[in-house]
Amino acid sequence: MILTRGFVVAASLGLVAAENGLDGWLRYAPLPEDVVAPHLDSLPSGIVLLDAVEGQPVFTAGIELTKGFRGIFSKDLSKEVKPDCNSSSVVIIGTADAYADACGSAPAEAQGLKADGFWLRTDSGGPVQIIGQNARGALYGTFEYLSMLAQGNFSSVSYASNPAVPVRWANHWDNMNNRGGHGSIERGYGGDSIFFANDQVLSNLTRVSQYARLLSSIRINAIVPNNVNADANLLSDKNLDGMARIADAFRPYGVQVGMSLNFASPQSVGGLSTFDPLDASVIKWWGQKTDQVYKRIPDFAGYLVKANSEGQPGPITYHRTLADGANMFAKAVKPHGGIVMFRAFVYDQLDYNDKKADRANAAVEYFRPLDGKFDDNVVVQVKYGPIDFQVREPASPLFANLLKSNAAIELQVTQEYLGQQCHLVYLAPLWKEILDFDLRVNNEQYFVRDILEGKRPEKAQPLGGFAGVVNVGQDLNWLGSHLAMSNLYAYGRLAWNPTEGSEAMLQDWTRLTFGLDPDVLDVITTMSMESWPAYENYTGNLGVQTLTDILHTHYGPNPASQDGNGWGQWTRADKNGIGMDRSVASGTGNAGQYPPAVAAVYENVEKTPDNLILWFHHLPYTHKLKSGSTVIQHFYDAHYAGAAAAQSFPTLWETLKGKLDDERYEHVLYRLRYQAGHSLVWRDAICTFYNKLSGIRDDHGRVGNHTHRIEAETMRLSGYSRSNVSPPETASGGVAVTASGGGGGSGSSVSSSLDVPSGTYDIAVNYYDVNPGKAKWEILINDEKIGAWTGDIEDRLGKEPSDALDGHSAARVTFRNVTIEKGDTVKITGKANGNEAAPLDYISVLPLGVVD
Ligand code: GCV
Repeated sequence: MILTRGFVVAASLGLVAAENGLDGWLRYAPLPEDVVAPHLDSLPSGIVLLDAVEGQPVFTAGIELTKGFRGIFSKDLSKEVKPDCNSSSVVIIGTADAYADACGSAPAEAQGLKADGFWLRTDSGGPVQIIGQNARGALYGTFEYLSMLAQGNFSSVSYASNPAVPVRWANHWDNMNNRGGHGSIERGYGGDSIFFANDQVLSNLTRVSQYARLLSSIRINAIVPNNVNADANLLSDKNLDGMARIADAFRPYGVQVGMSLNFASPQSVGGLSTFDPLDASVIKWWGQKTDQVYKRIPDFAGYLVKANSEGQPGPITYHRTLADGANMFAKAVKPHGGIVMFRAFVYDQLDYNDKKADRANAAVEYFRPLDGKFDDNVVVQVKYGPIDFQVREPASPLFANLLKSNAAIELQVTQEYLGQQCHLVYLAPLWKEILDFDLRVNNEQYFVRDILEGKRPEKAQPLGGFAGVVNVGQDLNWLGSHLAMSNLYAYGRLAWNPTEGSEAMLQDWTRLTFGLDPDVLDVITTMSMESWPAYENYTGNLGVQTLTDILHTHYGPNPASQDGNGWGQWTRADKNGIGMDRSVASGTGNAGQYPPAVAAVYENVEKTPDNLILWFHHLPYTHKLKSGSTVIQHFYDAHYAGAAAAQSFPTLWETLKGKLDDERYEHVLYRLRYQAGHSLVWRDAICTFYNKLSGIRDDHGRVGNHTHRIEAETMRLSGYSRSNVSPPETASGGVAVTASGGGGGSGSSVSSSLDVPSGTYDIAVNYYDVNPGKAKWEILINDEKIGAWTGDIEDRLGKEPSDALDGHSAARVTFRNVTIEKGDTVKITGKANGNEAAPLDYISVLPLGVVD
């Protein structure tokens, strides 16, 4: 894409009305007058659609262009029925074939396009030409043209754009089962399913059509609506009819529909006694089922299969190989032109006491022996790293071990381990590190993206590409967070062209989403580009994984949860050291799964980069890194640096007040403030945990030394009593207090006199917001109320809530610019509600500009 060129920075930037995010980056918001004025006369006034059939992408392109011109320029395009192929006042949209029919021949570049590719020409002297290799390509080209215009880019361009890969899918983990009548989403943080409720497909699919627009504009060409932990009931006649309605909603936008399968369906819903993939009755059953699917959905994309993983059934149950399983489906869809996305996320529970056991080895162990045994319409879908969407992982070694099979990379727009859309984490830089990693296959340059594109010496794979796990829900802004939408946008852009730059994609998204104000662009760029490093810093560094609670919600800190269980996300931390020894020489051998040149780097502690050193090596805390710091001091410093970066985000955002609509401004501000507070919870929990474990002090004297804090448990308690927090490091001082219901008529309270010099302070209160319950707190200085808050995070953030005092529920609220005289009394009253006993951890009385 060439969208970063030719922007006009407006002198006067019109403000937009309140917005809810429903249109995402397809707002077609009016451009400021001074940006448009010089170009108004040269804009096309008509539109020519070639071979447009209602419900098909070229027809949709006409609708979008009309809507776009109306929104951006308040201009109505006339519909020209008779194409004038030379008129400079029209936009001609169609396929290369239709163009050739109507205008003689298509431009040479438009004749050699790949499937879904397009040619866009906007230079003067003729019509705007948007020519797709197919109808979908014509729609993509239209969105590209609109994207330029919506960003105030009127430059003359003429270029062809082709996809790097044919497979560009979105995977949804939506359940059909009820959650109070709604479809839940596994790892969903933006509301309930837009596809399912009450064990069936929703009758109103308006949101699905709106979502289809967004996907199409980023060139996602297929979607799987249901969870990979699949419900076999989706295969009932009624639900297949429902799937056909979903396909109808996506079709106008060129997005095909696929389906996740439950491997045991022939037995669980088909009445057979087996689901053995080599059994004739099973093969027949799937064949018939597949025919029923295609009868309803002729352009059905194919199946997605999670087998023999995390309790899901699969071919191994019958001592068949994973390839046997994949190929059974491949043969069923082959006559219809469908494909099978077969997930490589297959692993078993492991014995923690076995020092050679390693979950990171599993995918290669299962799949390397099967390379070359998959049918040609099977694509092996590989998570980007060997474990599970951690904040940093090396590229999965499986990419280098699937040289005779089609491969796709699985990325997660869903921020499961990355702050669940409550923390700003712009993921494109993470994804690009993996895509740009050189696996040195055959000791030659082989980036992961080259492997996905089939640029191999052995065999150019015909299929390959990207699968992105997306958790859009019924929230009007789709992901629960306006800023998280940059991840969805960047995912599509990278799937089309993995060499795109993270910042360029982000800036296109920002202009499209928030307008052209350069301050808005700067702030969002700065925060977003700092966000992944910041999150990595305040969660898990040096390749040790995210350090979140892996046994429950994958959200707050709980470093001990990684170890001592069968899940294999181990850090092997003890009082002397930390990290997995994955070397061949003394460890699990995982380094040896990479091609020799890469293996030689990961095998050797001196050569392994610092950011992955604990992924591959078990090291003493005192080990000196290449940075010059020790492992433990790096942990402390990184956590302080990461949390400091997160503190800067709301401050930066506040400079934008008035520069965008209040609705989105306030929504984002709430989340950034929450993130700033939660980053401190993370920082303190991780530093405290490893400080205790290692017994090694922080060289800078910060860890465990919080001079501005007053622990709630040391205050005068009235109706409050000490409560344990688990894990204890998620409370300052290891404990909190909860309201026990006593405390007399005024409710429960904690109070203390303030031994600080008179002056102006920010007062931060750390508390726990558990579910269910809406406790109420008030803060008073000398009995005068200075603020109040409610425990309503469960209504305001979409993260998985917690019913306990822990790292998920820990939160912080800050009251700014409070005047305090030495000796004043601070008091917090708490009114319990439901499960929420108005818990408090500590207060910080902070001189302005200090964060403790
Ligand atoms: C859909 C992890 C996630 C699960 C997910 C699984 C998978 O274990 O926590 O929610 O299941 O990966 O990718 O299959």
